[in-house]
Amino acid sequence: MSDNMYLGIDSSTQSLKAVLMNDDRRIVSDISVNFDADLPEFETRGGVHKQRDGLTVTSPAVMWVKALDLLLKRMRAADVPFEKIAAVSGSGQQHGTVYLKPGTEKVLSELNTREPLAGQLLSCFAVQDSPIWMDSSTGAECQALEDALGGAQAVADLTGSRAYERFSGNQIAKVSRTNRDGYAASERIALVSSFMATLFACKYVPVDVSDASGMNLMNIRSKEWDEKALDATAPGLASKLGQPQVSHKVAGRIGKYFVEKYGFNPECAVVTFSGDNPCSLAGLRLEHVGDVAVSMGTSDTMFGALAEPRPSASEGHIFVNPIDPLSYMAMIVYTNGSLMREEVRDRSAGGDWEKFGAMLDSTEPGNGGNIGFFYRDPEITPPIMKPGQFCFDAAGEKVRKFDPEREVRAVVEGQFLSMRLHSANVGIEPQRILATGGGSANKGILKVISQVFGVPVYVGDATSSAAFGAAYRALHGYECEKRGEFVPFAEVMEGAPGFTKAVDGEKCPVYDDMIKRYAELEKSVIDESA
Ligand code: XUL
Repeated sequence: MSDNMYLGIDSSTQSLKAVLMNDDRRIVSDISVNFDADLPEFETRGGVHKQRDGLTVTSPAVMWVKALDLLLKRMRAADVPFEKIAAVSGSGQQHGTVYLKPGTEKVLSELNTREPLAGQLLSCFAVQDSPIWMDSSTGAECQALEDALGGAQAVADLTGSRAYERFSGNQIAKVSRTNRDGYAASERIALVSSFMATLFACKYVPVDVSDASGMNLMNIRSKEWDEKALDATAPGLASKLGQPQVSHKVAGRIGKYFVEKYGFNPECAVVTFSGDNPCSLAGLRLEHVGDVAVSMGTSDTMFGALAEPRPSASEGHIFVNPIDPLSYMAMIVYTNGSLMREEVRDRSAGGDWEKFGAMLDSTEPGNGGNIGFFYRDPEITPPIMKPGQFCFDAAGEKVRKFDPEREVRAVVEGQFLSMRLHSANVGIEPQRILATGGGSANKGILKVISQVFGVPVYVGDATSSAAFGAAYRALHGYECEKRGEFVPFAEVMEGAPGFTKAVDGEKCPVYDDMIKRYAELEKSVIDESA
């Protein structure tokens, strides 16, 4: 063991965070800046500005720069040994775009350590307010891209996802249409991740292939920009983007400003930054094809590594895998997660999770053939516009509602049958599942997950998985460079703390039949709620 340290930066929607890992793969320090509370002069709520139209959402790009100076000051006050940091990498909220004027690299290379960073960079932004992932104002641009490339499935086959409003290409298309001067004045368009890396390296750092998969611009197989997608998006875009590069690549050394001002080692490597979901895959150590995470929070998500991308226009996203450039990762997102489970808990289990768990235990896998679809809010997967509840008995007949025991099992089984169906549609084949988020505290829910998928379920804390993933990727990139070849991420992470097995895999053949009925019934529910 050396005394090398590795720094992970997480530039998320609401905060900027730094975690420091030692050579023993343990996180030893965790420091952050909250945009609303610590930088009130930007008047953000939750780190963002929402326009009156309810669709346009941006963040002031210079706020991220100011946050970085403050974060490093706090690290210095906490006696972080900057000189021991061998490599830094980072995670950025996906999809957000930053527009930089010619001359930015010159400004970065000549930064004055006696002046704050933000003031020196103020003149570099061609667009002050960066559109971020919460923006859904680009419906017209999405339609235009799908029309130009031959439809939603064609866009998905090419870029990994159908055209989504928040995806960066469509956001860039809108900027080029509504803010022509800002677009024309942009020499470089970065993502949040590559922008933060650019600050650290004091030169342009390209986007990595994994975060670039969230742009609707890159061919996920060749890992190059697709010319037709670029042409359909905005004029002269190729030269503004730079070439996407593999995620573990060392992009350069840390800039002089950081060496002189904070005492970083001039040899400190800047490993290409990536998106927050890719970094979470690294942070949760989903190292092998078949390792899958189920995150149960306000919304539920499922993501994991897969060998062959199977993009779908109806659900999910395929990204290039950030820890293994030859494989992929898929992610599906649900709006109706814990709030829906809580509604049923309140109605049928007296508001008590323990009772809810006991009721799950007292009912048998397959729920006697009863199947329910519960949507408190419009759903993303599958697309359901009108929320509602749809209950079917064993004969497939619609019933008004289930009795409390049946309802408790139906809501949980329904949610995970949906995950099994839709994750399979994008190529996910779980061998083991890591459950995270609030719902993972409930043993009854974990048991149903293991029954529906027939695989063991592990539990773990994912609160800082993107930041941890960034620190792990810093080490990964550093090791790959040192050894002069690609080193498997699992090898590099050997000895890191693992996760605990909560439930053994229980094979329940009843679900193999039920999943077919579920798929049929789901079609009728989609039709009914269109
Ligand atoms: C993913 C997405 C969000 C952002 C911010 O597609 O939009 O998860 O990455 O966390």
